[in-house]
Formats: sequence, C-alpha cells, structure tokens
Amino acid sequence: TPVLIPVLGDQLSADLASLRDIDPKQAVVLMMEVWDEATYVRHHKKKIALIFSAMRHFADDLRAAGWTVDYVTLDARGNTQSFTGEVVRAAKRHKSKSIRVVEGAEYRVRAAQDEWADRTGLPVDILPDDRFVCPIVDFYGWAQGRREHRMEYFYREMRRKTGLLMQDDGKPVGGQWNFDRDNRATPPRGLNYPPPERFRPDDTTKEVLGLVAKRFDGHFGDLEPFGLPVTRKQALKALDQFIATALPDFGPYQDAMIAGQDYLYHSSLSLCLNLGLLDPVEVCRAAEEAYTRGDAPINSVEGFIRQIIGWREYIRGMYWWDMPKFAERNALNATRPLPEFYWTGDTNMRCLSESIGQTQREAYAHHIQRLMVLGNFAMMAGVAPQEISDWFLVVYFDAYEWVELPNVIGMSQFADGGMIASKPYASSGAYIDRMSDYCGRCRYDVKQKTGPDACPFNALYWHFLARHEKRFAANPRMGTMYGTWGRMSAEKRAEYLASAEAFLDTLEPAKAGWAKAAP
Ligand code: FAD
Ligand code: DLZ
Ligand code: SF4
Repeated sequence: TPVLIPVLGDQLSADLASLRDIDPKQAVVLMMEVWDEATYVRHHKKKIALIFSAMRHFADDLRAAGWTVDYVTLDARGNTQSFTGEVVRAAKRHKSKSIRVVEGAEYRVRAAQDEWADRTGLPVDILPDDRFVCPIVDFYGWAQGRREHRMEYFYREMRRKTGLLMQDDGKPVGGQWNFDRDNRATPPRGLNYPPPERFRPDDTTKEVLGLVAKRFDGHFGDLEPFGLPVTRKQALKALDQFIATALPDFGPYQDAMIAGQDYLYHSSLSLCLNLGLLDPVEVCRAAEEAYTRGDAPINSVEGFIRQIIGWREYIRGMYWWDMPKFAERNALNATRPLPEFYWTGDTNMRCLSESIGQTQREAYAHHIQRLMVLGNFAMMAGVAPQEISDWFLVVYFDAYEWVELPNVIGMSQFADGGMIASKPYASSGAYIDRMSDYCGRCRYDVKQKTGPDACPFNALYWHFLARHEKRFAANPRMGTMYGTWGRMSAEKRAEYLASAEAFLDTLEPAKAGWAKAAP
C-alpha cells in the first residue's frame, strides 16, 4: 500500500491530521512500542502501562473503523526498538511510496522525524498537530516582538479565538477575564472529594500489565492497582464525572492539599488530553455548558478553562519558542544532586513524603503539590534543574517533555530567569500550613523558625533569598520580603543561614540509575 502513516503514542485521536482526507484502503497505519521511548527516561510503571494499553485500544478502534494497522509490540520479533528503525522497516515491509505523519510533540521525536526521508528514501509529509488551539507558528507570531511573554495576555487571545466564555459584544462573560481572586480558599476540615472515575482492566490492559511487570520491573512506582482511562469512551466518562462532581468546587479549592485526598477537586484529565483521548476545546465546552446550565459557578469554570486554553497552550508555545536552549537553562546556577528521598519518599518532611507517596501510588500529584511542595523544595535547596526535571518526566502519568519541561525548568525552578514566571515560586512552611493539613502530623514544627526541630522550609526560604539577593532584590514583587530580611538582626540572619546549611548537609544524593539507566 502506498502511504505509511506512523501514529505515535500520544497521537491517539480519531481525527488526527494524518488520518484525515485519505482513503483507509490506500494506507497502513504504523504503531510502535519501542524500548527507546520507554527508557530515554525510566518512566513510572503505571505511565508505561497507560500508554501501551491506550495505544493497543486505539489500534483496535482504528481497525474497527476500517484502517489497516500494523502494530509492533515491544516483544515483536525484529523490533529495532526505535521510531526511526521501525519506520524504515515498515516502509520496506509495506513497499510504501510515501510517509505522512503528524509532527512529534517533543523536540527529540520531531528531530528524529527529520531523518526519515533520508533513511527511507521516501517523501515524508510532516503535518502540524492541530489538536491544539494555538498552532506553533501563531505562537511565534504572538511571542515575537514582545519583551515579556505573560500567560494572561496570551490567554485572552485564546478566549477570543475559541469564543469560550465570551459575550457577543466581545467582552468576557462575568465582566472579568480572570476570577482567581475568588479562588485560593483555605481548605475547611473534612474536605472530601468523590474520587475520579476509574476503570477495571480488560484483557488488553491485563496483558500490558503483565508485560510491564516483567520488562520494567526496576522502574519507579506502583503498577497496580491500575484503573486509568485507556479508551476514548472511558475518557468521556471521566470527563462527565468530573463536570458533575468536582468542577463546581474546582475554583475555591484548587490550591488545597489534604493528606490521603490525592485528587481533591482536580480533574486528572491531563492524561487524556495529552494522549489525545480528549480534545482541549471539547473539555472546555463541557465546562462552559455546566456554567450555562447553572451547575457550576463562573470562578470555577473560568479557572478550569484558563488552565487548558491558557496555561496548557502557553506552556507548549514557550517550549517550542525556546528549545533546545530551554532544556539546558540554569539561571540560578543550581548544582545540587537530587535528594534520594524523591525516589523513596523516605523523609520526615510530611508534605514531601505524602506528595511523593501518592506519586509512587498514582503517578499523579496535583498542581500545587508539584509547584509549592516538590518544586519549591528543589529550587530552594538548589537542586540542578535538569535533575529535578528528569524526575518530573519519569514520575507523572501526564509527563511529556513539551509540557513537563517548561513547567519544571521555567515555572517551578525559575531556571529560565523569568521567561515564564515573574517571580520565583519560593515559600516558607507558612504557605504549606495554610493550604494543607500536612503540618499537623509532621515531625517538624512549622511555627519554629530555626534549629533541628524547625520546619526546614522556613530557614531554606531565607537561605534562598539571601543566595540570590543580587538577582531578586530589585524585583518589585519581592521588595517586602527583602525588606523583612534587611530589618532582621545580623544574629537572626546568621541563625537562619546556619540552620539551612545544617539541614542541607543532611541531604543524601540520589543513587544513579533511577531516572536513566546507568551507561
Ligand atoms: P486540573 O487542575 O484539573 O487542570 C485542568 C487541566 O489544565 C489539566 O488537565 C492540564 O491539561 C491543564 N493544565 C493546568 N495547569 C497546567 C500547566 N501549568 N501546564 C500545562 N497544562 C496545565 N502538566 C502536564 O500535563 N504534564 C506534566 O508533566 C506537568 N508537569 C508539571 C510540573 C510542575 C513542576 C508543575 C508546577 C506543573 C506541571 N504540570 C504538568 C501542570 C499541572 O500541574 C498538571 O497539568 C495538572 O496537575 C494535571 O492534573 P489535572 O488534570 O488534575 O489538572
Ligand atoms: C512515553 C512513551 C512511551 C513510554 N512509550 C512509547 C512507545 O512505545 N511508543 C510510542 O509511540 N510512544 C511512546 N511514548 C510517547 C513518546 O515518548 C512521545 O512522547 C510521543 O511519541 C510524542 O513525541
Ligand atoms: Fe512540610 Fe514544614 Fe509542614 Fe512539615 S512542617 S509538613 S516540612 S511545611
């Protein structure tokens, strides 16, 4: 058959550009499970199972829709275990005359696609991925000529472009673009979110679970229980469940953290969006309809939609805008190795052990855990951005480099020098105490400022500000904090610094091999 259509693991959308306007009889779809992709970092076991299972189900759906699918399993004889190797082999096998493929979402994969024409001797048509609201070229257009690239202004353009929460007169519904001031409520006691829809593994998933247990045994995280959505149908059910049960309270409690409540009012739809099982605009329309029906308030619905057509699109744009430099950025010159406890959860800091524990179990933590606990600690401790970035890429079921890297290196570590965030997300224990119930049962005392029993975040916070005084003192949003630091007695300042140093000395560096196999 003339046309070979490789469909990559995060391109599981029936209306993918490469599958459009072509007679299925003229084409072979190629899907590949390859060792290279499963181990360029040693992904969480659940994440690998999720992707393989979703890929296999998608192949079945395509076959049912009349496509010929050549599906290469990980254990297939002759599997070269790389995208390029498999494309070359398949082009020969099917005597293909041309290749058409949607651009890879990650720099590494996109670069490999550029070699396919040479390696196969065939014309290769690389199509833009139009499953995003903002094409990459449009983002370049927006970013060019702007000194600062703030999400908020980009977001307004996406609202106008999609018409989401827009009135006929071009004004935003509710009279404001952003209702965040109504959000950020301190969680009341006993907050109890109905958990997201989960699904019993079918035979396809069970087979994948067996494969992952056998072949990826040494990888981080718990494989089972496994209940993640792996089909379009299940993804739609998960979306319905979120809209009905959690969306109304998403706004006020999106920053809350409660031990044992892994999802709270978050959707956990990132995994479906990033695999292509759900379309971002479709998800936003569902939320908008809940608002129109009067089932969810504007602050929750606007906040949720902003995450998707604002943050998610902006983050992807910034990734392509700055790659490949982005991956190497280290504006704060941080060099500490990642502490071992990120891999084991073995720390007395309860906010960290809880967040890491649920990450091991679920391959999920919500935004504030990622930003204000896991990211904040790494930045204040001076962990090398590339080490903490590899950790994030391994451990989350929604982690692909295009979305993980700007969030970690940019937003959470400030290693981009402020391209994404206007000030570093650094905070002492007081913030975590206000937004969570972690501190009550922590071995450390969040109220103590220094000494062996004090919450380590407290002294680390001042240590961080002091280390980077030159860079941040002039930042208007940090003036108050530097004012406070400046008014402290010299003894007090020395005490903070000594307390932080003593703590930092206790950190065990991670053993090699967790994120990447030893060479
Ligand atoms: P919800 O709170 O329900 O939000 C709805 C949707 O909005 C999400 O599903 C997601 O698609 C989108 N969204 C929200 N915030 C962001 C953001 N900052 N960037 C991109 N999309 C966003 N998101 C990933 O998809 N993959 C990652 O690897 C990833 N790594 C992160 C690392 C750090 C340090 C931080 C601070 C954030 C990271 N995020 C990442 C963004 C965000 O934390 C997750 O998208 C979110 O936690 C997913 O859970 P949810 O679906 O329950 O989100
Ligand atoms: C993350 C991942 C994993 C673990 N395995 C595969 C795979 O075997 N085959 C595949 O097509 N994709 C996989 N992926 C996703 C890719 O690493 C990558 O993120 C996407 O193909 C897009 O760039
Ligand atoms: Fe985390 Fe400090 Fe609270 Fe303990 S006291 S949970 S270390 S913020």
